[in-house]
Amino acid sequence: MSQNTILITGASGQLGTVLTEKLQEKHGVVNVIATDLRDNPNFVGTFEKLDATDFDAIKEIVLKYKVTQIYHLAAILSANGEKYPLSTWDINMKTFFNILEVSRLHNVEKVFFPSSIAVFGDNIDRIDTAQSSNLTPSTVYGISKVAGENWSKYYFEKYGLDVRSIRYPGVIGYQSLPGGGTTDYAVEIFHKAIKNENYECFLSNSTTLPMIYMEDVIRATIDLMDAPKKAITIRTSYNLAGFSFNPAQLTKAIQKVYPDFQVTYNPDFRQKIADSWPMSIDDSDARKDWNWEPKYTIDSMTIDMIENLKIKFSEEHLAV
Ligand code: AKB
Repeated sequence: MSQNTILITGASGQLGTVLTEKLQEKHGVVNVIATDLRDNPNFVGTFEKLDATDFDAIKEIVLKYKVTQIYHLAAILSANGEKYPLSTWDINMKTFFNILEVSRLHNVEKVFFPSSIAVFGDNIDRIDTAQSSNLTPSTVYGISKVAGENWSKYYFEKYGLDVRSIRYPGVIGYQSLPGGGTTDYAVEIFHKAIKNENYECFLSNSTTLPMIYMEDVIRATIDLMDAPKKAITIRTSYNLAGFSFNPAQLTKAIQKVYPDFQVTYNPDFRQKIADSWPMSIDDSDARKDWNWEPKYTIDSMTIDMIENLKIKFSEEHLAV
């Protein structure tokens, strides 16, 4: 089994929930320390309540478990961030600085930092947005991710800390719900469809965004962390693509299974954020450097989402 001891922050979040399980499978349950701001009484494995803005609390856990790798997923996302810009900046940056500093000072070998398509903004080609595009984001979340990318590179170059990063598209999965993002509609819509309810979408029907299925994004994250150091040529953050679609196209895919399913459109403040983001992403560097290739299409993702959500809801229903 693995010699690594892995710490995950934000382990109860949308991605953290699934990534924690995958890392437990890969490294052994005893070698994965899941942490989150709130307690998680049903967690199977080692869980520590952790406020990642507290440097000493992170340090204590890193020393206690002799942590060698950190996946730092705790962050406030794009839509929620716009409600509290200054505290979002404080939280997103402070937590990351704490992780970088504790890692540098206490022998953590590798750090994963999730960046986002939110780093892009004005003056980009919105189709097949290039790795080296302008980074002038419109949200405080995006600004914090651009800063985080540059600090990742700084810590690598100055201290040799092996920080690796991906610019995540909107993530879709049946296992957990997203919280406070602009791409959240693409998960919410499935929860309505399988309950035979209609959905009111907060983005317009033609808003095309880059998305990715959970299975693909978890594989990408682990593959990047496993790649040989010399293969990593991008020390800010890698562009990554799954597939792109707009709400009307996703509705059509769902209607192949639920023909009566209907969506109405009532765009809110998140529309402006979505309009500032790419429609599709050029991820050729990830493909070249660590053999990235997505497996899911919008149709195969839709079928898998519906099948698994149906199972999940019937189990939850039975448990009540
Ligand atoms: C969000 O919508 O804020 C996130 C993201 C694309 O980073 N899902």
